[in-house]
Amino acid sequence: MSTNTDISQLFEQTADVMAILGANSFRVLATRKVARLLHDCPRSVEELAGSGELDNMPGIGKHSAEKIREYLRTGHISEFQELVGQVPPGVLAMMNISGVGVKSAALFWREAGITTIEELRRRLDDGSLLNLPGMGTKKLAKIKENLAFSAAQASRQRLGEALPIAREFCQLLQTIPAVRQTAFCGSLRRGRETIGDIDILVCSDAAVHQQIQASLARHRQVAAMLAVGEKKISFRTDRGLQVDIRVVPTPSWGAAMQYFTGSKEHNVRLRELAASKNLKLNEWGLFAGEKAIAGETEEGIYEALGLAWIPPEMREDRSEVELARLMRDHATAELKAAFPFLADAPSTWQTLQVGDIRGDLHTHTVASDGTRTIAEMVAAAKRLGYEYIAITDHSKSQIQANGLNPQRLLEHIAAVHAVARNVQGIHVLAGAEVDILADGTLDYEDDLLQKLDWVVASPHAALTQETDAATARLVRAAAHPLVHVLGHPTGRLVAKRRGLEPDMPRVVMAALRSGVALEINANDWRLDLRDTHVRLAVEAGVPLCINTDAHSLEDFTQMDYGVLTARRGWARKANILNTRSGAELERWIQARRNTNE
Ligand code: DGT
Ligand code: CA
Ligand code: CA
Ligand code: ZN
Repeated sequence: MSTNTDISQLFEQTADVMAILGANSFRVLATRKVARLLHDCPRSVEELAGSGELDNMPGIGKHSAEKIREYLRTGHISEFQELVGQVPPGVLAMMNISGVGVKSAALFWREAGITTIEELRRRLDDGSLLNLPGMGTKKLAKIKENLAFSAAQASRQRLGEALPIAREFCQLLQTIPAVRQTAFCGSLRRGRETIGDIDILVCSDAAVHQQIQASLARHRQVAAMLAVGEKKISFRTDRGLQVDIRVVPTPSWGAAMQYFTGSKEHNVRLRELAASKNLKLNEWGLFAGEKAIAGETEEGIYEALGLAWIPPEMREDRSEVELARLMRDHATAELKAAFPFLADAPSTWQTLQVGDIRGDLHTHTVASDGTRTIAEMVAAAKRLGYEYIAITDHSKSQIQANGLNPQRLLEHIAAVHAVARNVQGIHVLAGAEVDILADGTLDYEDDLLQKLDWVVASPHAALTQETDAATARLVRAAAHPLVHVLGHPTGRLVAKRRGLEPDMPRVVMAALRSGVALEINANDWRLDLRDTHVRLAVEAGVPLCINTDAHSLEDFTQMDYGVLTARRGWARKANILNTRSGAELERWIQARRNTNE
């Protein structure tokens, strides 16, 4: 997301909070106006603040300009944080239900004492909200219906559930003789952490819908056919996922790939760009009048629009179109100015590949809650072609995970070293995944940590902490000189557990100061750091590790999801510590030891 969008959303949310808290309506309106201005502003706030124009912009008062500058300096606005802190998160969440605006949310909270969605659902059921002013039977029924709908929407599926299914169906459709190629697109191709439905494109110049239907009819995972047309076939899988298949002729293949990959927001940008060149872009091609000037390949579409091709994972309207334009124009100076963290000013985007990963630095064994021995995990890593692996079992507070007490850890370190001595061709690090306790201290004493080759520090308990406490906790752990990487820093679980919500820019800055790396935990339940957090780390120049946190041999394959998430955060090979060779990693560890001595 661009800074404009970030700040705009912050002002918008604050306006809501102010309204809920009963602030003067003039102030609320003024705050909303700033949000809209920033959202629509074609120039970046950084630029406006840099040139001093921010202070003279109509609609942005002195007070707001100061807040924007505070955000640019610190990554947050303290007055807003304080305001937001006064409203329970559940009350803010209510406003995501269509039909519940600021007024109703305030009423539910202040007059009926409701602070969570669950409570709202219960009170909608027992009819007790009818006493509230302005809440009739009809309005409450509408809210109830919308609430049920939004709960259904929340039933998106995890990336790790959808991706194997999509691959399987693409392969199946590929076997139809008249099909030239197949590919999945949509949010799945963009590597989002959750998937609403699977979109598959089939390239064919013949009428193949009946053959598609026939091959689907025999497939065990197809639960129900939803629609069968010549161009579009939809079905539902046994896991409740909807799959949309579209048949596309060769000349439109690239245009369809581009269009159906999205995101919608990215597509809107591209369409605008096309319009500005007097061209028309749709799923059939890029047209000058009636004449198609591109459409067979996706690269061709971007090229004809004056853009470098960019990976699908970046197509989220987070300044990637501007980046693509500057890359294509070889506008080195402009690119460096707009994206200072891209110091090499690339003219093509080198996409991070799974094959770039040279080791896994977070794995478990039977010593704690893993299912395999040290030797088995090491052998699996070697088969994957890895140059190194860190064995990182849980620390003593993780009682339910059979965490190791100091005595057991010492024995475990010896056992890892013994395996390391007996295996050729892979470097084995004796590590630990040490709990970050609620106050940010670690679960082992320093003299014990010093005996480890590799220390992952992760939060596992107290994951409902307030933002301030969570921030202080992670900042403290990041500053610990014996830690190498913060593991799954927020502890969230996708579509299941919110986890810590620290002030992430501050955590990233703490990591930068202390030279600690941040993990992208590749497990598809975690994906933690998430994409937006990865972007913060990339912009700050903090090294990242993509680790699977493998508890079994199969878990090693989750690396794919971590790499997709890394790409979504604009990470390239150089940003990822475990793309380095074993020798380079050793040097990084040694350098860290030297600075801290
Ligand atoms: P999902 O399925 O909710 O996880 O997200 P997507 O991104 O896969 O969205 P979906 O399945 O509704 O549509 C697939 C792609 O089609 C989407 O990423 C962009 C394109 N698309 C859909 N609707 C529109 C639209 O109204 N305008 C534009 N420009 N593109 C659209
Ligand atoms: Ca989709
Ligand atoms: Ca779809
Ligand atoms: Zn772990």
